[in-house]
Amino acid sequence: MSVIDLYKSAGQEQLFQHLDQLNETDKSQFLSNLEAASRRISPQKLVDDCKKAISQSAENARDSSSVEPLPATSYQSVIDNASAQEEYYKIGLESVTNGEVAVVLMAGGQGTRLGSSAPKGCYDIGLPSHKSLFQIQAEKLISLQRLSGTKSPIPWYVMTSKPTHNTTKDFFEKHNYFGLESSQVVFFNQGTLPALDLQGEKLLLSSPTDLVESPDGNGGLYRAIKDNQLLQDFEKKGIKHVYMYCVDNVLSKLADPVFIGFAIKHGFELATKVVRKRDANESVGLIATKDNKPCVIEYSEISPELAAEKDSSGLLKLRAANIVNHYYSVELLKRDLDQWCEHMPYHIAKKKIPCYDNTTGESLKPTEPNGIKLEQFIFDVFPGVSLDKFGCLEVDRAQEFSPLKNAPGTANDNPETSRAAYLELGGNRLKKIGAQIADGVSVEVSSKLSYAGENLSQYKGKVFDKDNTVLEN
Ligand code: UD2
Repeated sequence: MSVIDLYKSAGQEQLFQHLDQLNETDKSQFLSNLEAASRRISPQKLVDDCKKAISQSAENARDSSSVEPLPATSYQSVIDNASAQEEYYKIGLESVTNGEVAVVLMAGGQGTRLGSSAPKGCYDIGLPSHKSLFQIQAEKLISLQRLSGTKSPIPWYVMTSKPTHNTTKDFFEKHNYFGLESSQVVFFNQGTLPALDLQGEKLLLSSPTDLVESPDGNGGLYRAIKDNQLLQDFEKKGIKHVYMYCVDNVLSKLADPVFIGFAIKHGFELATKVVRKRDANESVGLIATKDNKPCVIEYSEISPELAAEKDSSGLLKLRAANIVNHYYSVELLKRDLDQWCEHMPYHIAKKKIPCYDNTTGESLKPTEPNGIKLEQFIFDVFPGVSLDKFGCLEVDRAQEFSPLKNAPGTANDNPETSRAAYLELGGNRLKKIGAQIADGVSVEVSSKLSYAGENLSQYKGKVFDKDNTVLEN
């Protein structure tokens, strides 16, 4: 079947209305682009999956029956639980020392809400050091490598997307990998998906020879692991545990020994970190069970009633907020990755999608949502893991979660709140060892100096009264 017939049989005849106006070069370019897109997913399956996603998202918002919080057996808090924290820390640190832990960073998002054209990891949240998120995260690996005494540098797999790949790689090279060995950083690209009209029926063109293509969501991680043969790399390096996190959380504790140790101690194959939900309207996914299987109810698909429902103690019934910090055993990935890639559902996002109108030859810049982008969500594999192999660790928001989602000056989750959270955490760690910080003075504790508050004793009794002080290693 020719490419044209393949798309026409899927109801996409509109794509070819301008075909006769294309010269031979553009025509063959167009057809090979369509052929390449159909290799990822056939146009018919794309339209069918989009219809399924449209009805599923309406269903999710309606059907909150059988949604319950996780059972106590799958849930633990390390807040005010120093003994558990210490026990897990020891187990996890040993695993890091033995070179069994890899870090996977999801950095393919386009950061549209933030309003920055560069990848989010390059963003300067305004710290006295003006370090980017990528640099802060790299320096956490440096301090953890020092803490653990590991002989093998912690491998850091950075997932990018077409829009972020080159800029991200150039940024690391320009900054000499922030002091890491370049060989320990692996960049790999996630896939893309075409976009459709608001009815989910017609594919959109971005130019006379290209479909609209956008990153396939953070759930695209699994197919990207498969397509880039990362499992083979994990095997080669003796990796047993994968720590996966979100680029926009300035407080993320890369390869966190407490989290890794929690999963190892309980034999969990998949684990996730949560914080207490801030309020009913916070834009976070909620870890729960549905039909007795672990799942995440995404903020964009939860009914207002369920988001606000309270339990008998007067607290929000669903309050385990997803912070996109997940643990996977390599055993689980080896066993289930292929079927995850085949069966993960899609989610729809109605967006303003710049596109090409091949009836008028105009490029459209819509001011209202005019199409549907399809995404896969990383946590949609959770229901496939049995509850006894699934762990959920509640951690302290002030120490572990301050996402950079929105532009400067917005209500929350913006550069100002990220900057304040990072400075506050470092400041509290200094005060804990007996230093004093004068009111209104900002002191930045570099992540290269201290991973989680250690290595600060030399500041005991010191009074910091000079604003914008940076404590470096
Ligand atoms: C994510 C969570 C949500 C909530 C919130 C907390 C998912 C699906 N949703 O929502 O439950 O906990 O974060 O901050 O996880 N990314 C890619 N490729 C893509 C799209 C995203 O790598 O195609 C990355 C992105 O760079 C970021 C992370 O995934 O590191 C989260 O992406 P997001 O900003 O789309 O997620 P958000 O805030 O809608």
